[in-house]
Amino acid sequence: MSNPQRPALDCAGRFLDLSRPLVMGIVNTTPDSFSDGGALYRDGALDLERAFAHARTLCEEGAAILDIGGESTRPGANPVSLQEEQDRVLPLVERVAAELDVVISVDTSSAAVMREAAALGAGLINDVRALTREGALEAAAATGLPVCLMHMQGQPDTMQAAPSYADVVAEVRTFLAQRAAACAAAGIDRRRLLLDPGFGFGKTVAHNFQLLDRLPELARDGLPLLVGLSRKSLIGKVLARDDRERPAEGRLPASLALAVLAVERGAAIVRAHDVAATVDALAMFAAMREWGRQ
Ligand code: 7PJ
Repeated sequence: MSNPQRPALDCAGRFLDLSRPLVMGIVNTTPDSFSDGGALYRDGALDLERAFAHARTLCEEGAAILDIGGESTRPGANPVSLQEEQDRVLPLVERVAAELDVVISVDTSSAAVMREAAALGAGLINDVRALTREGALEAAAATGLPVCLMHMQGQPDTMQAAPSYADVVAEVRTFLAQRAAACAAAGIDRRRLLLDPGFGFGKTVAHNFQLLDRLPELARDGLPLLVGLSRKSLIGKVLARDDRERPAEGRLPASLALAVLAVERGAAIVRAHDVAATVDALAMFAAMREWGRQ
């Protein structure tokens, strides 16, 4: 939760002030994302210059964090090899660390990528599998970096087939608490953890909106919350016409609405594709907090 009492989070010597909501800009180096797929590719290969230019633009637009990922986790995505993920992510992490003043988050579940990205200057580990892969807990602990633990039901290729919960909020909360405890046991200081309910990861539209509405229940555990709602398919479904989902290009206004609803309910960090617009939207929330209660 954005909280004036919360100390700044040390991300490899670059600090995040969580007293007001922050934007994490998405730098997606996969060729097949549903929402921005292949934009950074030229002739079938990742173009490092193009990727870096995109990263720099997101910084200029006000991203406090850049989330660099090389594995597509959209529903039905193909698995990526370790080599491919390393080739996509590591050169960009190195370049951004050298040239931009921003916290670098690495969106990975792989222990090797965590270690190597940290050595090149990454400041945060964002794992949609909450450090459940072989060696990930130990690798994350060894980096000393903050970690975002996300909830997912099932695996990306099948998670949207039939998501099912008795109480989605209770189950997500319990899972995240268990993973936080596993992190503590592995030597990761609780003050370095962020939690994320994982919107769209094994959830129906109803599950997603229950989690959003009841976000304060997840914030109650005291750890800052990160949310990713930008351009997600739940927007496409809510805004569908004649059984056709709203395409990704038409999801910005709804993404902003969801970002504001999330920070109003306690989210500390919003993961977004459209950084400039999201920064403006959250500035209105910050202004209300600053001036509204005099
Ligand atoms: C999320 C993520 C999210 C965190 C993706 C997409 C799918 N990491 N990585 N939270 N989503 N922490 O951007 O639509 O919601 S990839």
